[in-house]
Amino acid sequence: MDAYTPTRGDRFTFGLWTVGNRGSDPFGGPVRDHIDPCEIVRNLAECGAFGVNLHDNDLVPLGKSQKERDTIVSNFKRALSENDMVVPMATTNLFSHPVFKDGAFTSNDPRVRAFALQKTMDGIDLGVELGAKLYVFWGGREGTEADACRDVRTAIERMREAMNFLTGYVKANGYDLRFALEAKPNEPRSENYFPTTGHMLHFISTLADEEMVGVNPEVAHEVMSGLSFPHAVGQAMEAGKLFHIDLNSQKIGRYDQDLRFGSEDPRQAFLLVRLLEGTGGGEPYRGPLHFDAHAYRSEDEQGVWEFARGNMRTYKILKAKARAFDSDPEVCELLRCHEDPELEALWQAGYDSKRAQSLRQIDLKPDEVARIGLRYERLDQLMMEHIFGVR
Ligand code: DIG
Ligand code: MN
Ligand code: MN
Repeated sequence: MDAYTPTRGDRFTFGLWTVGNRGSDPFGGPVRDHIDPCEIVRNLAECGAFGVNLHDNDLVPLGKSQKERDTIVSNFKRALSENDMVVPMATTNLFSHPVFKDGAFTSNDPRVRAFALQKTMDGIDLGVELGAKLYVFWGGREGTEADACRDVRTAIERMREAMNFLTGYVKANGYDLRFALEAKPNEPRSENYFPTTGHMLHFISTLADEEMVGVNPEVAHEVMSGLSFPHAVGQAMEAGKLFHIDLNSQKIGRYDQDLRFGSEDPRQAFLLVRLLEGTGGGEPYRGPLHFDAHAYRSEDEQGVWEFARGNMRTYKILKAKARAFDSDPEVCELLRCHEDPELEALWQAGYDSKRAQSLRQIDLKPDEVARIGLRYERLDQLMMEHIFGVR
């Protein structure tokens, strides 16, 4: 037990599919046995997690009768209660069954789109029954290889129809549930629709119940495209749409690695934790901190729980470092930026002809301003020294 031992108050969660990942990959079968969901709850509680998330079929395999489903759910609820664990988020598996081979909500076959809606309504009922307040949509197979198969505008319209129908379902049932849309650029499809968090943020603005819908950005899914994850998260926060987050680690330009948080990219992980925790002054993120990652294929079950602990410890270590960085007097001095409220007042309230005229008459001396050094080298070196643990 030390300062980085996770506690319920840290709000760390894992999906059943993450620590339950059996280590299969496209070139080899499972290396670990199945772990029963109730066993996962017990082990995660012991590791210090706050909660567990699930796809419908992570808990209730396809084809179970209503009676079998109810027994499974009842046993799972008991395990949650006995271990003081919660289910903050649920989601639907709309990618494993072969019927989804050409997508779910965007499929060219209306029977597939109907089945996806059926399955999602059942999944929402299950999530709500377990206490989830968030429902994630990851469109794993919403995409193409043969792009001539449908107009991308048709795919967008079909996704919008599904979202509008399902927010309608939530409202009609009086569920206290919000949606979080998760972007990914490719894999398993060659091209996924809605490839980045930015695409999702625009799409949400076109929905009938857009206030119920936010995003669930994942580190790996933005980094796969070579994009800045902290910038994607920052834009979601600025739009009030960071409803959930999938934490892991990733090498740029690779397949979706879903590695242990912070293991590939401590600099980006530090900047992300600093943003989420608000140590730099901005409003913090207060939702669940979900690790959508899995252990290396090299690991046995002991390695899985070491993996789980590693995610949480790394987050807490970086949180302490971000606090130290933002309370470092030299950093605070370097971050004190030039402020001129009187000058900014000329445009910040929008256009006004008088203010525009005043603005155009000022001699701003751009050549003098251009010679000012910003001292970002010292700032960034201080940040790295905090990350390295020498400051
Ligand atoms: C993959 O990154 C996706 C699925 O695991 C799940 O639907 C979603 C929820 O975290 N992430
Ligand atoms: Mn992923
Ligand atoms: Mn994810």
